[in-house]
Amino acid sequence: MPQLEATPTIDYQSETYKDAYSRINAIVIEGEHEAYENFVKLAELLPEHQDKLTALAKMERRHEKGFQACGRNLEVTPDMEFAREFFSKLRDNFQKAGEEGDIVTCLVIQALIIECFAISAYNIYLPVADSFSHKITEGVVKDEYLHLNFGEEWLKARFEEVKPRIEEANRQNLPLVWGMLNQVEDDANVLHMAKEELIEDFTISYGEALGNIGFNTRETVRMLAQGLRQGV
Ligand code: PL3
Ligand code: FE2
Ligand code: FE2
Repeated sequence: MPQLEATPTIDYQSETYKDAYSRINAIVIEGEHEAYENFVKLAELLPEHQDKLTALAKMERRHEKGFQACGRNLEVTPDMEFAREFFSKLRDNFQKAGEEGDIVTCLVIQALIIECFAISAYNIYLPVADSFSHKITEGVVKDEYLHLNFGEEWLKARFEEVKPRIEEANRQNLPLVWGMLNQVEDDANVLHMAKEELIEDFTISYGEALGNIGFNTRETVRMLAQGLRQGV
């Protein structure tokens, strides 16, 4: 497959582009930052996987730094306040689950939902990224599959036992993602990323993850549709 390079028609220096980038870049920086904290929390909740989870957390730190460099490279100041608000509901739900020692919900939120969201967004972004951000994002997206995989493996290994709780966590958190996609739609368009493609890619990644864990097609479709009905 040919390497997709930056589309020459995009003006990365225009005020419109930089304005949208200030929010999208902040979302990604904040998302990576919270992912770091979430993996640190998971390492605490799963001491038998401490080394692995600590290594995954460190990757998130690197991702955060990488995306900060992308913003600096375009001379954009990320709107971090906007981004903290953007993640607030998902962050609250993760933290509440963490306090309750609810490992399943924590994994559904971070390793499945957030990682699939990141994987789909980064894949859609790559063909339209400036060349600096392209290099960074390419490296990041490879790591995100490892994060997703950790969650899949853990949940799959105890599927029957954790199934109802996964369904509940899906019910409570998937609608938030559809809402977040709506919020990011206009800015994503300015970056030449289409919401339909984001939805399509997310649906495929998340649906595949549910399938890998043990849900059948009917259950997977039902879980996806549920979030969609309430969120959009
Ligand atoms: C987990 O490792 C990271 C979580 C980050 C969540 C990212 C959400 C992305 C929303 C749309 C962003 C488009 C990508 C642009 C990259 C500069
Ligand atoms: Fe990451
Ligand atoms: Fe990640």
